[in-house]
Parts: sequence; structure tokens; C-alpha cells
Amino acid sequence: MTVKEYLLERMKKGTIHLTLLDPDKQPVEDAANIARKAEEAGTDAIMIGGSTDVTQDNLSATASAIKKACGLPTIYFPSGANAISEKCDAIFFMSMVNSTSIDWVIGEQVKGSLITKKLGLEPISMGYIIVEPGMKVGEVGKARPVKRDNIKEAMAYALACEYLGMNFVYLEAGSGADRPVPPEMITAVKQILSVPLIVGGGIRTPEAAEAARIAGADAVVTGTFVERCSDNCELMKVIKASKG
Ligand code: 1GP
Repeated sequence: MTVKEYLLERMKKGTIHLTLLDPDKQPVEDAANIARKAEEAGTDAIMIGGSTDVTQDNLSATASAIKKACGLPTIYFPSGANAISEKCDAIFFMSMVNSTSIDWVIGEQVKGSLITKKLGLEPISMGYIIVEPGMKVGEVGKARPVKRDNIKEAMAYALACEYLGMNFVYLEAGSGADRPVPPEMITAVKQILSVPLIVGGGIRTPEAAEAARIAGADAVVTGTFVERCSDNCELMKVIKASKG
């Protein structure tokens, strides 16, 4: 089974939870421990990536350590073509569709496509839409973030991604955002889409995770919270609330 098939299969049963680990944020052993704990708490897959300072070395070392520590699929969540590792099972082959720079819409993807093929990484195509506040990824990606009250624009971007053949759509408020994507935006986008909707950025409480799930997210992503959480009980609550 491919990683894409695995994700779709899990989504048939309800919302899934994805754990995002940034290779630059902790030593590899810690990343492996966090992945193991998240697996025990019920997360469905591990995404590896960050907006800055991801290198071939820290990416490969983190992915290898995570692979040894847990049995879940690992998906590279790239910040560009500068680092791509065969130690991951798959790569979100994504376009930041509301970037003002062609580099993030298609340039980095052109640089990375042949490498992805050569490494035998499974590409999973994804439309990536930055929503306010957008945080570091919005800044680095030169995004023109969708305003929180501009639901129609979010719907239009998402549908354009689907019509362009992307397999998943990701609404991203940015890592560490003080406000996650508004639930009413998630609901409106979900209603117009036929492909799965991933939501992340600023989700760090069971209430926020539940709100995203109930609003219609097919996958809830948490990064900062999982990386910083030392209380297994709290970790379980957020993952459980994401999955219902
Ligand atoms: C960032 O959506 C993810 O790409 C996760 O955000 O770190 O705020 O959970 P957080």
C-alpha cells in the first residue's frame, strides 16, 4: 500500500492526526522519542519538515531515527529542493498556491522532481494555502495570506487546487500561530472540495483540535504542541480530540 492509499484508507474512518516534527528543533533522539510517544497516543503518520534550517543531514538523521523508533509512515514536508531524503517514505509534493513568488509555486518543485524520482520517494501532490497570520512559512514563502474573513477566497484557492489535480489541500495558519484556521473557513472549504482537507497551524488544545475536526478537517496537524508536550496525558487528549 502506498502512503497516499494508507492516508485515504484511514480518512475513510474519520479525521486523522498527523504529527509534524521539525529536524532543526530538537536532537534526533528527542525527535524519535516524540514520534514514539505520538504513535502510542494514536497519531496516524509523522510529517518531517520546517520552514528554515532543514538540511540534508538533519533531515536524513531525523527521518532514520524516527523510522527506527516507530512504525508509522514518514512524510517529508519540504521547505524547498535543497534537502530531500530517501529516508522518508513519501514527500508532500506541494505548491504554495498563494505565494507571490514563482519559486514557491513551481520553481522549487522543478528543482526537486527528478531528485524525488531518483530517490524513489512517493510524491503526494498537495495544494498549500497560507491563511493569516501565516507566520514564518508565510514570510519565507512570500505568501499573500488569505484573510481570516475571506472565506470565498479560501474556497476558490482550494477548488483551483483540486481542478489542477492535486490530491490533498492544506489550509495552513502557520506554525505557532496564535489563532488556528477559523472553523467556518474549514467548513466552507470542505463543502466545496472532493479531495481531503488537511488543517494545521496553532492547534495546541483539545478544544482547537476538536473544532477543526468537527468543522470538517480530514487531517489535523500539530507540530509545536507535540514537540513541546512533556505530559503524555495532554498529548493523548489533543490527538484523541483530533480523531474524535
Ligand atoms: C505547521 O501546520 C503546522 O506547518 C503545524 O503548526 O506548529 O502550530 O502546530 P503548529
